[in-house]
Amino acid sequence: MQRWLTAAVLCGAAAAHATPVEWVPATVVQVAPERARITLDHARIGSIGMAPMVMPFKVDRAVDLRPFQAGDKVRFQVTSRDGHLQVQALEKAP
Ligand SMILES: [Cu+2]
Repeated sequence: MQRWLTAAVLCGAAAAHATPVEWVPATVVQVAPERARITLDHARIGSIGMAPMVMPFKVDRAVDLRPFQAGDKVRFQVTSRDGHLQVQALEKAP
């Protein structure tokens, strides 16, 4: 019984992470940490069918924007909620 429960828990955890997260390449154009905003020159975003462009994004408060500056090559994850795009993750390009 104990073994079965462990397997079930592990399966649930795997399923929660089954959806691949899209990392989108971009270049930072402007950063406003105090407003939780960033302007990115981003590559195509496949998950929402958006063409490459320069545009401002709202950024999740959990993301620390202070290490970033204009010109940085980055990659980011974006979610669309109620029609509003929000950057959920951001890091320097690997
Ligand atoms: Cu865009």
